[in-house]
Amino acid sequence: MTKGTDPRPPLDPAALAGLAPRWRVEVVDETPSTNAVAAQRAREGEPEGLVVTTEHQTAGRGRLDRVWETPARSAVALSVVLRPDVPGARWPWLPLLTGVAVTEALRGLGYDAGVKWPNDVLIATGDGERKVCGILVERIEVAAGSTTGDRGPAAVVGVGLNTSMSAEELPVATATSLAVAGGAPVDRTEVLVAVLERLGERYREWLADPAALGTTYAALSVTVGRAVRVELPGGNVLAGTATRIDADGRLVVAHDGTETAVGAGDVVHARLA
Ligand code: BT5
Repeated sequence: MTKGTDPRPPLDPAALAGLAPRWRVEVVDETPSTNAVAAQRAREGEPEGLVVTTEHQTAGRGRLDRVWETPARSAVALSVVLRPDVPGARWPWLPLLTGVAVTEALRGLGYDAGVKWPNDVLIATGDGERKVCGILVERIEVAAGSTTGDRGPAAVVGVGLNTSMSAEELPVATATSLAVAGGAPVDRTEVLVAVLERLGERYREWLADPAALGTTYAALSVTVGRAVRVELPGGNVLAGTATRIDADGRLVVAHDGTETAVGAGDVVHARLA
């Protein structure tokens, strides 16, 4: 390292401003959760296109009250406010759409990334697949009596992406970072811009042509075709082969001579188990 250079520089606001008008990016220095900030703004009537990001997320949220842990400036944490004017039945595609956008952005930057149903992006490493990104989509209903009720419900799309974490900083054995997987320093601003550009493209396409996303998702999936164990929300476990993603974004698992479509759950890929 050259004397005086910061190994983990802050995000570059000028580069983020270049994403306007599609995305209005706000950088907060430190916050417990970018999703919480974006959700509050959505409740207050924020129009689509706000992006909240931070240098340090101190109490990141996963699904089911799990925690998402990232040291300062070692990751990208972003939360996007969307207001998709589509039937609620199509909303389960939002995390899948986001996974596609992140995967495409990472592939564009040279990483061997793939989507794991429903909300992870993995990177193939010499030591197997590791989670580099987690996605948390929350639906924000309009508060009763709100003067902004005409905007309808919002989706807060949260993305946590491990960029510059060292091997020692990885919070769990199943995690990796771009720096660890790629063996080279990572420009967080470049990653953030690439993700938001792909997200903008994929979101626009999905609004106009929902079927196209299914084909793209299948091509990027590292779950379809694999032996899986699915831990279902009620505690039951389904073991079988992931055969496809159905039109509602559910994972179809073949088992015991039948097929079950799963809408929510934690998947363990056989080779990771
Ligand atoms: C997720 O949940 O993967 C969704 C994570 C979403 C985080 C973003 S950051 C921006 C926005 N603001 C928020 O507050 N949240 C979103 P889930 O599938 O439940 O996975 C959580 C599990 O991943 C944890 O229980 C750990 O096992 C593991 N984990 C925690 N931190 C990790 C990390 N940095 N990298 C990889 N795995 C991690």
